Parts: sequence; structure tokens; C-alpha cells
Amino acid sequence: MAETFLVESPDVTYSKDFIEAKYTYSTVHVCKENGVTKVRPCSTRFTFRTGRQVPRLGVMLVGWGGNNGTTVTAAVLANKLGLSWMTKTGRKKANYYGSLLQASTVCLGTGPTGDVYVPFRDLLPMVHPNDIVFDGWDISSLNLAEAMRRAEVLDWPLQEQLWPHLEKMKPRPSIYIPEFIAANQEERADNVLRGSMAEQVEQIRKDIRDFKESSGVDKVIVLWTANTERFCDVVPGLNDTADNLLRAIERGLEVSPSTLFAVASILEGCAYINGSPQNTFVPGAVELAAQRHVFICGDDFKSGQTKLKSVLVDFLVGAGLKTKSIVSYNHLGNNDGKNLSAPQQFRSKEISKSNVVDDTVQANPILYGPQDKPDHCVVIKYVPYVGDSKRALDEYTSEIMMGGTNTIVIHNTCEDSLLASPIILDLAILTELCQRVTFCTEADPEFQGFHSVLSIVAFLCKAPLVPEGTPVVNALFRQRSCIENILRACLGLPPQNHMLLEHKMQ
Ligand code: NAI
Ligand code: DG6
Repeated sequence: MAETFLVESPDVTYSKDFIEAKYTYSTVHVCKENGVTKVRPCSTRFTFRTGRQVPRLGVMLVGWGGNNGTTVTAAVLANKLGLSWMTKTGRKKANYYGSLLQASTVCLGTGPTGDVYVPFRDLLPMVHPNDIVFDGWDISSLNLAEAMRRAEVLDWPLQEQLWPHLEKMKPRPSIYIPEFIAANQEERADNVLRGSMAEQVEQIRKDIRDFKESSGVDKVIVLWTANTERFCDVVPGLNDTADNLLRAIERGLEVSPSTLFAVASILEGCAYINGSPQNTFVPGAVELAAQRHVFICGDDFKSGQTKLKSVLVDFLVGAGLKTKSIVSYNHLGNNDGKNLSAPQQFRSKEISKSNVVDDTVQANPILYGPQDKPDHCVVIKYVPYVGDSKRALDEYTSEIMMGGTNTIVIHNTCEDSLLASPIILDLAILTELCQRVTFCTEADPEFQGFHSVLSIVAFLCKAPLVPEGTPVVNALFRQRSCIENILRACLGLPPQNHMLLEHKMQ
């Protein structure tokens, strides 16, 4: 049995292949009738079915030789091998800190001695990160050991232990269209595909099939952790529909490398995750994913500064304080910072970092009028000396009671890739799990999967991609509750409501 606990309920059954759970989803419908606001509680009966067989998962990283790509590969290997190494502050041991699934817990319920917490990963059968097989592409030809040294993220005694394993891994040649990333990246582009755009997409598809066959994995997920690209114009006739996008590729028109990877991946039936801010998912790519029932998700890993912002502004506005100004400054010295020193690539990141408080602000019409929102300024500077150790300085100014002002200043220093790596793992593992979940309702008894735009992973993304016309949630704890409660629903368990009514009675 893969599970560490069993739910005993007439609504939940375990068969060899599935956990099936009946679940009542309660919502509240609000409408205005004859000038009166009517509020109606509603409930829908769902049946969730989750596959219990955990597949062997392969993850192909675009940008495998970068700081995130090498760090996540090295970290998984170090965990798998149970490595430890000396530093000036003592012996360190490989771990998965920063992973929602591996290093955080959820409250299952209450036992005789109080609340019972289990690792998030134990809620449903999931792939363990140690079992993920990595492969990928990079425009730089360095093997993973040399690329890990170039990244300057991991302590040297750990790099020495990993070296013989990583030097055997070599990124596959990739699609390189220089105008999409900063000109300063050209010097590392020595591992690039040639041929027409359509031929290059065909090669990426072959690579996916080749990896699947040669590694023996059951399933492949492709994840973009390559350089931030500039935004791509959405043009009718070019990329607005799936057919137009496929035709644009045939004709070699303007399609970004990340969209080409998304298309190749979707055509191979592999979920595609975008860890960078650019608009990879042009409408044609979204339509193609829907047609093929393939998951796409993104955008842009939510690692440090933005994660804190999506907590802090939620706290301020949720506490009734009117945040008027947010100024976010960063400096970093890794290759990501170098690429972002170019204006168009910076602009992609600026957009993704700037929209993260919109939902929180719009949800409070007491403090903010329809056009009212805080000033929000994002600055990123490239300072080679600090390498991957990113500095983020934030100033939040809010109006408080009777004309008072509250200013909070935060200084955050951390290794960027060590924050992004566990997010990469969570994204891949959650996406894989979602591929094994189907559900139906009494009104619609045919089992279906989640929408191909997989928004359940929003907790891990700065600019969550959601199905058209559906709400974007940025507030971190709402995003976390979404994952936790959907996973609980798959087990027929009620959502975590934190009411503790049983402790509030005489
Ligand atoms: P990096 O610059 O070290 O790695 C990117 C890699 O992509 C490089 O090795 C580069 O050669 C390669 N590359 C560029 N274009 C490519 C293409 N067309 N095909 C294949 N490979 C290509 O950057 P890092 O630090 O690993 O970050 C990766 C991405 O993740 C960036 O876009 C960054 O903005 C994004 N990100 C990083 C976060 C973090 O905390 N580290 C958080 C949020 C997003
Ligand atoms: C400068 O901010 C570089 C970026 O790539 C960020 O380090 C990365 O997007 C992480 O940003 P955040 O806001 O999630 O810490």
C-alpha cells in the first residue's frame, strides 16, 4: 500500500487502482433580484477518483544547464544518495526544505492527544522526488558537472561528491532564437539546433520520445527553466488559434522558443510548465493544450520576494490597512540577473512581479475605489559579485487610522536557485498527481479531468495561469488552502475550516 493512512467512511472506497470519494462541495451564490441582494448556499455532489499507481516520472528541463536546472538535478541526486558535506559551520545533510509537498505538513484531524499532522506528500499517492529521472536541453553545451560549478550555488565538498554522476549528463541541443533573450547570452549559445522551425520542433518531439524510451519512465513532464524571454505579440492570424500557431511554425514566423517547446510537448501529450514570466501560452498554445487534453501551467516560479509580498499585502489589506505604496528592489549576480539587465527581458519580469496584489486590493472596496491601487515599483539590478545570492529590499507604506502611516521595510538575502529548486519539484509532482485525478457530479456523471490550464498550482507561480474568465488568486494562504482542500476532497474529507467549534463550547 502506498498510503500511510486510510480514510474510514461510507463515502470512500479503495480499490486496487483507485481511491474513490464522494464529496459535497459547498458554495454560496450571490445575486441581485429587484434591488435586493440574495445569498443562497448551494451544494454539489462530486465523486473524485484518484489513480493509486504512482508512475516512474521523467522531467525534461529546458535550460537544464542553468542555475536552477543544475541545482535541482544535483539536489535530487544528493538526497537520493543521502549525501552530507562539511562547511565552515558544520556538517550539512541533503534535504528538501522549501518544498511544500516534502517539507510542510497538513492537519489530518484530531486524535486523543491533539491535532495529527502528516507530511503534505502523504495526503495522496505521489511521486517521490528521489525517483524523478532528469533530462533536458540547453543552448550551452557544458555537462551538468561543469554547469553546476559555473552556477556557484552548492558548497564545493558537495560538488566534488556529485561530480562523477553529473559529468555524465549532457544537455541536448536546443532551439535558439537570439532576439528573444538578452544579447549578452550569445557567448554561451554553443549547443543549438539547426534547420527550419518545424524541423526543430520535430527534433524536440523526437528527444522527448527518445528520453522516454531510453530511460524507461512511464510519463514525461517538460518544464521551462531557461532564460526569461521578451514578451511575444499576440497577433490575429499568427498565434491566436491552434491552427494558426501550427501554421506559423510551418512558415517559420515569429514564435518564441518557449512556445515551440510548449507545442512540441503538447503534441507529445506531455504536460508543460512555464517557470519564467514570458507569455509562452499565447491563445493558440492554450487552445492546442485544450484540444489535446494536456496540462499547461505557469507562469514564473514564486520563490522569495513575491511569496512574501503575496502574504504581506494580504495581511495588511485583510487587516484593514490601506497599502499605498510598494517598492521592490532586487540585485543579483547570476546569469538570470545578467539576462534581466536587458530592457525587454526585464519588462517580462516586471509585469509578472507587479500584478501579484491586484486580487487582494480589488477584494476590498472599503479601502480602494475601482481605479485605486497602490503605487507598485519593481527594480532589478545586475551585480555580478553577489552571484546567486539575491538581495531583495522592499518598502510597504500603508495608511492607518486617522491619517497615520505605517512603513514596513524588509531585507531578504537568499540563494535564488535553492528557493526555486523545490518549487520545480512541487510543480512537477503536483502536475503528475493531477493527471491521475478525475471527477464527476450528479448533474454530469461522465468522469473528466481538471481543466487543461492547471490553476491548482498557483501557490508556486508569480503570475498564475488560469482558464479564461476565471479568477486569479495571488494570496499565498488561499492558494495553499486550494491545494490542500482539493487533495482532501479526493479523500472525502471536509475542507480545513479552522473553526475549532468543538473547543468553543461550554
Ligand atoms: P540561468 O540563466 O542560470 O539558466 C537558464 C539556462 O537556460 C541557461 O543555462 C541558458 O543557457 C539556458 N537557455 C536559454 N535559452 C534557452 C533555450 N532556448 N533553450 C534551452 N536553454 C536555454 O537562470 P536560472 O537562475 O536557472 O533561472 C531560470 C529561469 O527561471 C529564469 O527565467 C528566471 O527568471 C526564472 N526564475 C527563477 C527564479 C529563482 O528563484 N531562481 C524564480 C522565478 C523565476
Ligand atoms: C530578480 O528578481 C530575478 C528574478 O528572476 C527573481 O529572482 C525571481 O523571479 C524570484 O523572484 P521572487 O519575487 O519570487 O523572489
